[in-house]
Amino acid sequence: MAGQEERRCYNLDHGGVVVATVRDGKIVRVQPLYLSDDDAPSWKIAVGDRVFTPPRRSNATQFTISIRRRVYASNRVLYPMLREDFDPDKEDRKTENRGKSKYVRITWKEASEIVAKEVRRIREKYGPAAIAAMMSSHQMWGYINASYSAFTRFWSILGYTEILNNSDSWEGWSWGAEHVWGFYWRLGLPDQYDLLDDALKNSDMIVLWSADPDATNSTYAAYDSVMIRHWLKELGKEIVVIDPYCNYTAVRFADKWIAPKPGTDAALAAAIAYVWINEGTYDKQYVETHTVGFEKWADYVTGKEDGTPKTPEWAERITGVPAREIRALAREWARKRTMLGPGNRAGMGGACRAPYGHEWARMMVYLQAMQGLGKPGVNFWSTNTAFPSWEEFNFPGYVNGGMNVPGIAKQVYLNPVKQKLLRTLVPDALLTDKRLSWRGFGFNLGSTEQQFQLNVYPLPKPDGAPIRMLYRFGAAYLCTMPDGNRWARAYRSPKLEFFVVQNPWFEGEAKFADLILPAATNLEREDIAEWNNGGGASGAIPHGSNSNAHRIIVYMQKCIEPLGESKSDFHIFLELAKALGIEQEYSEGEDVEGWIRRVYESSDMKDVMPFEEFKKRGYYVVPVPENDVSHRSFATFYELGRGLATPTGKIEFESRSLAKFDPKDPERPLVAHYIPSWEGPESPAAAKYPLVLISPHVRFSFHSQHDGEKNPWIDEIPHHRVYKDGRYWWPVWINPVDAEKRGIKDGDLVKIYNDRGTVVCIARVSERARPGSLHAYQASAIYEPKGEPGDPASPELGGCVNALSSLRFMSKNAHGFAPAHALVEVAKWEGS
Ligand SMILES: Nc1nc2c(c(=O)[nH]1)N[C@H]1C(S)=C(S)[C@@H](COP(=O)(O)OP(=O)(O)OC[C@H]3O[C@@H](n4cnc5c(=O)[nH]c(N)nc54)[C@H](O)[C@@H]3O)O[C@H]1N2
Ligand SMILES: Nc1nc2c(c(=O)[nH]1)N[C@H]1C(S)=C(S)[C@@H](COP(=O)(O)OP(=O)(O)OC[C@H]3O[C@@H](n4cnc5c(=O)[nH]c(N)nc54)[C@H](O)[C@@H]3O)O[C@H]1N2
Ligand SMILES: [Mo]
Repeated sequence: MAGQEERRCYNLDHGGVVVATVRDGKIVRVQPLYLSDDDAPSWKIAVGDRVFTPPRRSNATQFTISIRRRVYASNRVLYPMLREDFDPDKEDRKTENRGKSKYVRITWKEASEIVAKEVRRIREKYGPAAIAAMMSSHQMWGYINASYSAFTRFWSILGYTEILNNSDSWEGWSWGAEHVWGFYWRLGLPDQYDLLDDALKNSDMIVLWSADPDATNSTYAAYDSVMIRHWLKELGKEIVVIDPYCNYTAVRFADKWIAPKPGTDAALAAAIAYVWINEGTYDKQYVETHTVGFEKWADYVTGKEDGTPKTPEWAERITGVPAREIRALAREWARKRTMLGPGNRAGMGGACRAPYGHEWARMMVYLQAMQGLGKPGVNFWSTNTAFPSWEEFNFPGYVNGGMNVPGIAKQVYLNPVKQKLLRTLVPDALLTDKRLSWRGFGFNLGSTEQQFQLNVYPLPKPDGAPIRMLYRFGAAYLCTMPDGNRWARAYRSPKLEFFVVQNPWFEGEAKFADLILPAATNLEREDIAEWNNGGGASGAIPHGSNSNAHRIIVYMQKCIEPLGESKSDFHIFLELAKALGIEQEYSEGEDVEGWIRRVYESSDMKDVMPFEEFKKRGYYVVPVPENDVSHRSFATFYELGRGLATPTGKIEFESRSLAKFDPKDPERPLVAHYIPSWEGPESPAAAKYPLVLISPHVRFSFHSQHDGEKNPWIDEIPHHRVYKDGRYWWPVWINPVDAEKRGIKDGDLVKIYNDRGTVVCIARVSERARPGSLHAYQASAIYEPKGEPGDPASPELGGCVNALSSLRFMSKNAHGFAPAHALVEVAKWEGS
């Protein structure tokens, strides 16, 4: 239209690289990135007479394509907001009103002065350890604004009690599989190199076990891998999905769906091993040369150890999977060259985030070891990683590419406060005076043994102090961490004298804060990032971007000015740094573009495209040299004799690392066992709450980040929310047998409840949920209790199903969380 200025702006979101069209200062359209002929050519893989090559675009997800909605969302926080009944000059902070009070608008000057004053007061009165700062597991893309960057730098300069993220995505792998094959630098997940090539050429079958790649997109890879599954089908490979829920990948691609009761998978795995041992169909030669401790595993499986042979009939009684199906699966698996995909990235999976999830993860490695792990077509691969990718081109990830990284910062700050606290213990710390203890440092990336280290909170003075102030970056924990109501009660504790939340939207924990600082979204700020690169070393996913069809490095352009008085995270900390007199330390006198330039210069980007061109062009596609074999997966490097990072260098059926630590741990024995789950069908609690609710990762959002008021278009998807009587409800899938027993019909509002919470959802009666289980996605963005916040009996209307899960550690010495399964009962909801 005449007189209107229009421009294109490049940016990066959880679900792909995007191009936004901006007209007269407004974002009017968001599209996926289409590559041009100037960009590097795409790779090709030839299989027989077919040549496979990816489409030349970022296959962005629906939540990313509709991202414009969340920029202009009705619940954006546009100004610094102070809780109306919070007076920083008064001793009584009226903490019991958190979650209920209204807010008043204040200026940035007032807000930063309140923060500075409280920081000084609390440091003086209790010491720096009394101030804690807590990030999220996720944030919008951008290495400068990332929590690992601006947030960590700011707080490390001041000193604070670091809240350690537990290894949420990886739990069972970190606490279990590491003791079988090492890979501690990947928190127990395997390497993923050249396996797409291997699978297309050499595999006959793919077993997806607790994995739904169509839904979880290899975390940030959007829909780049959907074509792979089509190719697999075209080549006649079989796909088997093992999941209590008939997940999206199963619906679209599976030849066979096997549905065990939640939390019983280790019994299924043991029975598969039983068939192989009994019928002599495992790779004896490989077991002999590549593994140790097999006899102990065989003793357990055959019943020599405990008198119970782990036959398919035994497993049928536990898992509900017919013995003939178990036998058939075991035989097919042994006969065919099989890839195992246990979770999102050849590891992860809801089963690893459940009680004793480490035993399942260990057995996954056992099974592939029994079939010659690393031989052509026999590996760990979930159909969505290991695209040809040139890893020698160096560009950092968000963990190792930010403002507090050597080579990017002139001065790196190490947090001077020794005290730390594990994230899942925060509610206990705020609600009780108990001395808390846990093992490990959250992400135990330094060695396998790190997870044995016992830590305590609070540390004695002068190193420690109970937390009195909490600074929160993000605001989703009421719905993303287990026992949401307990978190709500903790935030209302009088022990917490000052609570700040920095978030773009008025939701979740923001509604409990004394002060809310308005953060801008990724489309309102400048930054730099590589699509799907979390980073090696402390990022736990080295070369993660090889789960995209193309490596794309993005100069994230600012599409519009921040709305209202919101600021980018970089600028929020700059504002606070000024008020606290640490501006120079924080920014080193550099603006955002200066920091972006430093990241660029720390990488190989500087050799391939001048900075100004990169800034203007918006992205760069890393080429893949023809026939590049950057790395080979397990078998090759093992055959080269380098071995694995286990004490013996081999795959350990019997774990030496555990033998050194606690050889008598009944909950994580030296050889993996099936142990009945404490939130499963065999738990005593099942007498009162007989259904297992599984809460996997939400398909149509990225956790809470595209849900609720932020994206009404996503709410229109009836598998995401269902409209009824003036509200979009969170759906729960329930089997017709369980529904009928309770008089529940499709479309009824139901309350799901246990001693921890009561959550109202809308019933979708369907055989996609196996009998005895319910399915509702984790991570609604809305926590809306009808009564008192935090009260387990108060019906929660937003669909915050983590109100039902438990904060209990996964097992005695494995101090990860287990939110994916919760025992519940369900009934028709008669409320209004
Ligand atoms: N769209 C989207 N993609 C995402 C995310 C998101 O929020 N949205 N989150 C990203 C993140 S941070 C992570 S860590 C990954 C997580 O990736 P995963 O851990 O692989 O994903 P989940 O959805 O937890 O689990 C996968 C499947 O396991 C099944 N399952 C649950 N319990 C059991 C069980 O006891 N036995 C068996 N056999 N199956 C079970 C679930 O039904 C589900 O279909 O996803 C990433 N990708
Ligand atoms: N029941 C159950 N629970 C689970 C899981 C499960 O499988 N089942 N999985 C677990 C796993 S693996 C994960 S990773 C976690 C995810 O848990 P979270 O990390 O809590 O999930 P998100 O919804 O991504 O939360 C990010 C928060 O940060 C805010 N935010 C996003 N970007 C920015 C930014 O750039 N700046 C600022 N200031 N704020 C920002 C968002 O508004 C949001 O409040 O959930 C865990 N919880
Ligand atoms: Mo995760």
